[in-house]
Amino acid sequence: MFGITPSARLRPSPFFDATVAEGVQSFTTYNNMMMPTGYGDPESEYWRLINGVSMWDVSVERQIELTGPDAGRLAQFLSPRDLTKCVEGQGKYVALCNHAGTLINDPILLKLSADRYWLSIADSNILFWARAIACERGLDVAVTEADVSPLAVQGPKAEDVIASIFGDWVRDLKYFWFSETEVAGIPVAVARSGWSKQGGFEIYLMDGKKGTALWNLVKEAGAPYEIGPGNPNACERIESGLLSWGGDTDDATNPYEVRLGPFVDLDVPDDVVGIKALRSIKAAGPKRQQLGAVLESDVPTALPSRWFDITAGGEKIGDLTNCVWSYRLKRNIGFALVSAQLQPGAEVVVHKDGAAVPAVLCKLPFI
Ligand code: THG
Repeated sequence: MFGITPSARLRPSPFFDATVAEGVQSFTTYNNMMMPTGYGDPESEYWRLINGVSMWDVSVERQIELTGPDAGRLAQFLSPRDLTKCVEGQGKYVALCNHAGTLINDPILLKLSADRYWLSIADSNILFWARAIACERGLDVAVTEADVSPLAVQGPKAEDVIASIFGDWVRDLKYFWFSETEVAGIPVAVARSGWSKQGGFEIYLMDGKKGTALWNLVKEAGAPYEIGPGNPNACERIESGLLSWGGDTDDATNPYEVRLGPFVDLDVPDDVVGIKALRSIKAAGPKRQQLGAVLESDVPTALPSRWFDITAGGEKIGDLTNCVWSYRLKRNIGFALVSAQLQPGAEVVVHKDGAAVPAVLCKLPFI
């Protein structure tokens, strides 16, 4: 294989040295950073997440910070989800849309105080977007990328590890809620969140110079639980039905097509970006929907790097946007972005690397 040429554009994570010491084998790029994608044994990394506890460098989930008297107004302009009841210490999953109602990111919004918010973003440039909207609307708010880097601790034993570090209060944290604290002189925010359905926390490191110190502290606290390194796990997230913005979405995807309708409140004010378009899309009925696809054959497949055509009766009816070998279902499974006319149970054909593979559509999540 080939390597990655370093440059100032490809920013290292504060946990980079630690992940190298762990034996990281591969990276992807995300928000102009490198994110670890494996430590050499994907199946063990998967079972560790399902049965134990795993720690992930997800500092690529950058925090776009909104600070100032109009921070709350800007957050609401950007989010077609009603934030009026969002309180300090609470996080919410939000579907950022452009004026056409197209999904442009799906961050977790964290309200630190009345005049300070973070958007913990997926892989698109929300710094430019939020600044443009703030400026065009004449808002009194600063938009910056904060020196904040999440470290995810995921799996059924994550709570015990996090409680052993921070105390039993973390056991009472509600989903997506967080609290700012400190450990061994390292400033952090601890949240119950993470891109898996196995339960877990994210430690938001608030000092980029202390990445190795935090990594080693979590590693030591996790040793009795056999913690090990991992990364956002493709197999688990597909089994669990978690969306990957930019992977499972294209330049025309709206929230209704990818199961994010529940996070859109159509009665937010008209000045929320995209809300008028979203009302029309909802009224007309979305054209596509996201279902699961279970492929025939019990030979594990490699992750595709592009979408595969899906046909029914010889006609294209959508795309397979990801595909992975499920260790629990012992089948190749993936997300199908297909015509809204299809029903779960429909038999289709996936055109994969020149082969026509029969598949059956189903509701998500798989597990
Ligand atoms: N953690 C943090 N930032 C992030 C992610 C994260 N930024 C990028 C990306 N991940 C954002 N995308 C998601 C997608 C799904 C979820 C979280 C972040 C998620 N969804 C649940 C679900 O769909 O079942 C719950 C949604 C809900 O009920 O509100 O957890 O992982 N810091």
